[in-house]
Amino acid sequence: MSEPEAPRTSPTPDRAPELGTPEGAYRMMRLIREFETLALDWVRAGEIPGGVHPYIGQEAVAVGVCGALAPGDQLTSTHRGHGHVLAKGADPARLLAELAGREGGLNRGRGGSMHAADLSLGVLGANGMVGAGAAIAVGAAWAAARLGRSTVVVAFFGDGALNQGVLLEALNLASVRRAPVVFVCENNGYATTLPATAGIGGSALGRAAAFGVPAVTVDGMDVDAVRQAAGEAVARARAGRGPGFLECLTYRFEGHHTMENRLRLGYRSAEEVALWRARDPLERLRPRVAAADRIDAEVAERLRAAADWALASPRPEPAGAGDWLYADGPLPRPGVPA
Ligand SMILES: Cc1ncc(C[n+]2csc(CCOP(=O)(O)OP(=O)(O)O)c2C)c(N)n1
Repeated sequence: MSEPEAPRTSPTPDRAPELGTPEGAYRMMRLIREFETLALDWVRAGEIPGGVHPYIGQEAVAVGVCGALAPGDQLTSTHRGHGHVLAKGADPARLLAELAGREGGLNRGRGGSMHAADLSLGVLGANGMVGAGAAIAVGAAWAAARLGRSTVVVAFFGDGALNQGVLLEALNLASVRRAPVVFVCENNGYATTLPATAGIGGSALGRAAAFGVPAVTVDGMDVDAVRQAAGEAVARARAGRGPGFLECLTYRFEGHHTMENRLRLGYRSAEEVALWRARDPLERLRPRVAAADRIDAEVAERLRAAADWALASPRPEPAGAGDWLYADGPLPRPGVPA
């Protein structure tokens, strides 16, 4: 059975993002912010099935860390992963199409928000299982080292993952094998509605220290501070000196998930949210950015083109729901000649 080839070219193709300058970092943070704002609109409008976990507020972490990586490096992401995928250079049109379940999506619309991946960019996948990406990152890093490659792999995870056994196993294995992994804990203060102060015995740095992994805490609202700390850990890992660990103190400005806004859970005060919004990582960087207004306009135009393209992409035929999931192509169907 012949399948229509999904459209692979878009008006906003992949390009290696320039994240090391104030302008480049700001452009990517603005792209992530506007992408996520659009995704919230699309959930409300019914264009995205289910919902999304918005990354708004945490942009400096993805952009700072990815700004310290080489194009051949890899990362594993989380349920809150759009920022990581974009900062590693993914095409916003194809990520939008993925969220909307379209054939043109990064994964032909079969993965959606929590399983977006782009192996060509080293994005080994978002992951709906809290903490699971850390083990995948260690495997990828160990494999790369054994193959004599200089790849460094970043594992992004939230403070909630600090209580997952898999994270501790991953830290231990990375330590004993000196795997070139950088563990990046985005401590945004909450695991769903559970405050980190109530849910974590000990500390993030304590977890890393227990396994002999060098760790630092950094201001996750300051993209330069994040990039510098990540750069040191990446350089150590690349030189064969083993894994590193960053705890980035940050905050999600929106609810845990789009569903939350309807639930009115009230687990954090308006004052607390306002305090963190006043530390907005984009506003903090903006005074040092030349022509920020022009960058804002260019990003808005890029996203408009991306959105038009994504919405014009067809939805998969229901009969093809399993295609491309297990192998590179359509699944055989009973009674249908291949
Ligand atoms: C293994 C596992 N347990 C529980 C869940 C349900 N769950 C989804 S997100 C989440 C909270 C995660 O918090 P954190 O790791 O701090 O990340 P954040 O949502 O703050 O980005 C939980 C408990 C899950 N997806 N996977």
